[in-house]
Amino acid sequence: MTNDLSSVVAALICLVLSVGCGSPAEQTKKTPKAKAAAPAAAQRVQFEVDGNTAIERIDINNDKRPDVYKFYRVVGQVPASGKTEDMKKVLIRKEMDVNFDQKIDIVQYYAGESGKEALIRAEMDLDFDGRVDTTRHYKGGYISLVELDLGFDGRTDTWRYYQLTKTEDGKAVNRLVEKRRDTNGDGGIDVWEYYTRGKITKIGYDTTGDGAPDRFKRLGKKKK
Ligand SMILES: [Ca+2]
Ligand SMILES: [Ca+2]
Ligand SMILES: [Ca+2]
Ligand SMILES: [Ca+2]
Repeated sequence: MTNDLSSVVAALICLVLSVGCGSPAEQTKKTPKAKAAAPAAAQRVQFEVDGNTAIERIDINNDKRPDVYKFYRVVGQVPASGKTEDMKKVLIRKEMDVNFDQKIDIVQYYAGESGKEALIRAEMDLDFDGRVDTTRHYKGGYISLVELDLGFDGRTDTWRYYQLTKTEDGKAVNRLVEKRRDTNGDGGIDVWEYYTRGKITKIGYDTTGDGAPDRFKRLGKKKK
């Protein structure tokens, strides 16, 4: 992959996931500015209505082939004007081809009424082999859980749990609180990492194979 393309892909992934791409352990509230910084995309848009469903096809890289698909449920009657922008619709799913090979790499699921649709889940194929490698779950616009297949063998091996909390100066921040891992690939969790204020403080190990941690290691500053 060329540098140009990988930076485009990285930018697209940041954009479509609507999350900050800075610190991986923390996610602060997205700003309107970040949204405005979206690439000058959406060169061509097609809209197709079929009964109570509608599909919007967007060609991001202007090669006359759609790369983003938005699926809607049409609410009520199709407007007399016939204009799609006058139509009341609910976004239910968004599919994206971020490396422009005509294969979908990211699928986002939405819930909520028209104009208030919220992202609830995103599935991503990170290595473009057609298989989902990570699923992000959202709560109130923030990531609550990330499931990852870092071994790229089709099985989830890492689970990252996040919690919305406040910083010392009262700012809302979404922090990694726990990471669970299957290190030997048997499908069962064997390592638990616990985080406090975004920093790892304790690791638990399952040495007996019963699926629960039985040995712990404390990290960082010791309490006096
Ligand atoms: Ca295209
Ligand atoms: Ca693709
Ligand atoms: Ca994959
Ligand atoms: Ca295991």
